[in-house]
Amino acid sequence: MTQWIASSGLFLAQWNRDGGSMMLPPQNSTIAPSIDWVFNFIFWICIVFFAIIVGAMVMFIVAYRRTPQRMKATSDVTHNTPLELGWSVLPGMLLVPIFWWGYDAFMDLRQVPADAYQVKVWAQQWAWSFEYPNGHQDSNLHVPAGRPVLLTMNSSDVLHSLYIPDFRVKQDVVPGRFTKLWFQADKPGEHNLHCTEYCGKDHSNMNAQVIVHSTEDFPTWLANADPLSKLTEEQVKEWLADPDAFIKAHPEFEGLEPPVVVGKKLHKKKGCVSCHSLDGAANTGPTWKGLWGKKAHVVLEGGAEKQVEVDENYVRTSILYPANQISKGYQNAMTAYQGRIKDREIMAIVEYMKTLTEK
Ligand code: HEC
Ligand SMILES: [Cu+2]
Repeated sequence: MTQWIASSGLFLAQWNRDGGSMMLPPQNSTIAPSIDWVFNFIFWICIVFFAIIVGAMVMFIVAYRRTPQRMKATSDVTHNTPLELGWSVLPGMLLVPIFWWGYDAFMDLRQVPADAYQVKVWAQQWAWSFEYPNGHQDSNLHVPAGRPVLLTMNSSDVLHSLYIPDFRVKQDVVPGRFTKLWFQADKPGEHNLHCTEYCGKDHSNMNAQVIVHSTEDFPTWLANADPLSKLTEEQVKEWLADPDAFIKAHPEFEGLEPPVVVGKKLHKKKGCVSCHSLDGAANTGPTWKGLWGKKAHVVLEGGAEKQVEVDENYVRTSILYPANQISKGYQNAMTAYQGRIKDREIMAIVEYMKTLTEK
């Protein structure tokens, strides 16, 4: 709020913040300066013409106001050709550079450099998921500085839009097709990422961080981002059976946490949090509190009621193919996570769910 007041107060003073101008955020991508340039150019044209037009209007109102001495009818001037040509041609000429710079910047936004680093983006109600070439999925977008990054984006439910204000880039994310967006961050730092297409109840919480790493740090971050993915199937079993002993015995999996902790984090990271509460409150989806271990859980399968036990299998199918069995009293509103969650992650979620049921 205070920042907003400050920026509005200094509005006309071309307020500068890390290369940002007026009310615009800092410029932290290679494309940002050219976008801002067009914006500022149009803005100052508006200011100049506002002053000329409103100034002349006020002047005329005062100079030609009605007075007892001036009660005659106005003269019958119909038009003035040079004046009219002037006020058409001059603004017309101003449109040429606006088009030129605008088109130039637009082409830069559309033409992806060939060596761009590729990240897949999944949008869903109401979370982002970023997938890296090695298969790691993250709820924040990590990128190297000084290198073009190409986002190939898809939505698993409704229309979303990815927006990074500091980079001046924005692109719709549409179900049933892939859209692309590229940028190059200038230096290491953190930036906000928002969904900027109203996409339902928790749209305003559909945010993420863009973390720009230096070119040297990025590979290290990526290699260590997901220790769980480095385990073999055998090791996953050991990790599930006795987490503490396994973690102690394998210091090479730096940062590996016990299943319960991983599961709790996945609840947030995978976006389950936006529909499933942990405290018993019903949301878009049923709460996870007390869900685990229910013996006679009522679901609808093909429209018919059926009782199931909430065990590993039920949870697994609920996550991968949510439409198969619908928890009674709820809509078929869950995103299918098939292909977007690993079995070991599901097992971690199960371990976490167990802690939410009182024994
Ligand atoms: C967009 C909202 C939404 C998101 C995100 C979501 N779910 Fe769901 N989930 C639902 C709804 C609605 C239901 C109930 C309908 C059904 O059974 O498919 C449900 C049902 C379930 C059930 C069965 C619960 C029951 O009472 O039978 C499980 C287990 C589950 N979700 C797990 C998950 C996990 C794990 C995630 C994250 C990886 C997740 N959900 C993400 C909406 C969501
Ligand atoms: Cu959205």
